[in-house]
Amino acid sequence: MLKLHYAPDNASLIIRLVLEELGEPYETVLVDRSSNAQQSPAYLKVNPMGTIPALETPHGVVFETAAILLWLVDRAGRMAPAVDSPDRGAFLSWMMVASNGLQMDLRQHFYAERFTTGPVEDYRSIVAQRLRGHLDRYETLLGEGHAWLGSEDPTALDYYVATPLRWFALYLQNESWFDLSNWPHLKSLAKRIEARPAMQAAVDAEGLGATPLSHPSPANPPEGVAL
Ligand SMILES: N[C@@H](CCC(=O)N[C@@H](CS)C(=O)NCC(=O)O)C(=O)O
Repeated sequence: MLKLHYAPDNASLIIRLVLEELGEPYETVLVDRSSNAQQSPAYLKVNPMGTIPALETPHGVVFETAAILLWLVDRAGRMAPAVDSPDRGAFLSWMMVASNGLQMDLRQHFYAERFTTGPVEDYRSIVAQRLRGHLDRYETLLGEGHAWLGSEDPTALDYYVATPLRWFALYLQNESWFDLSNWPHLKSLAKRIEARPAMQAAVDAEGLGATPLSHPSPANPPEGVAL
């Protein structure tokens, strides 16, 4: 049985959604953010990076969101172009941009004080420019119409791009520029993904409310805290 180490409304949500979409049986283990449990010696044995998520598998722990997603979809043979598909290179490239760009820049915005010794607001405004660039690039890709992003059958990349839209709306401190309507293809992706049965399971488990991606409200989880 796969075991997902998660905290509500954290990056682990992307993994939960893909597990649900794949119909994979899994258990969850709460990482208690209120006591900084991600830095506890016990958790660091699971994920030495001290970040959430981590996935325990029969073959050991997989951590880092992109690695877990690729591990899951390759094993399932679904939700990604096959290894020998002509689309594979583009899919992998934009998966890595979602990881090293979109997700990393959100992280730098949330935890700006960890990344700069200068004024935090100055740092955040530089990161915000990069975040807008990521949204613009995924918007363009969605407009181009690719099988691996925004098509009828969602891929891991669809979930990787759509889920953070919630965090843009809820957690970008002191940023008034974010309005999903400015990125209409992303907005329609958000609506399509939040209508999936996989999302309903996550909404119930993590207290995400109605319209969790296109018009989110703060999480009200049945266990743990969303920080
Ligand atoms: N590079 C990591 C980043 C994950 C990440 O930023 N997780 C956040 C929660 S959304 C976290 O663990 N925050 C707690 C911390 O950094 O102390 C990944 O891709 O999994």
